[in-house]
Amino acid sequence: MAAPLVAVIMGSKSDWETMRQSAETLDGFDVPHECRVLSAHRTPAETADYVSQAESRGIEVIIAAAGGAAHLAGVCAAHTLLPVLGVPMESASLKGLDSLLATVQMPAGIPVGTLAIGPSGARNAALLAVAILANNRPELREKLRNFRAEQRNKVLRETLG
Ligand code: RP5
Repeated sequence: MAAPLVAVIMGSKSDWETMRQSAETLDGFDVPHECRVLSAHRTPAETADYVSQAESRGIEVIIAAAGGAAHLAGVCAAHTLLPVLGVPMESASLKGLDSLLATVQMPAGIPVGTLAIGPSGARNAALLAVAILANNRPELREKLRNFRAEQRNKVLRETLG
């Protein structure tokens, strides 16, 4: 199995139902990745260790998903120079607005590229990771171009009622 290029990490196993969509999207582009549960609050030391070692393991992009007081993406970004894409999880109490604000409102200096709340964010984080990797991988860029073309054709084929 090829070494992972993308790390998909999430604060809880309860995030997996959403974040499997990141994994499935990466699978669709044959991008090697690994998925882990790591929490900024519940496993702070292990999270820091994992993210600190990610670049030396060949990982090029980190996708970090969390809900509620969602500090995971920001904590990841603090421990690596790799691009970190944050996915706010939909929460029971505030429907993910809490997660969105916690993830997106990073103070200047440590950026997190924040995607949409929930499944759209999960899929788009993977597509953005593919776009980043495709900058210096022409074959991946071609797959991304084909994906866009298929999506376009699907919309144009739609018929109504
Ligand atoms: C966050 O708290 C996780 O990312 C999850 O979205 C949320 C709830 O976690 P559980 O209580 O379901 O484990 O850390």
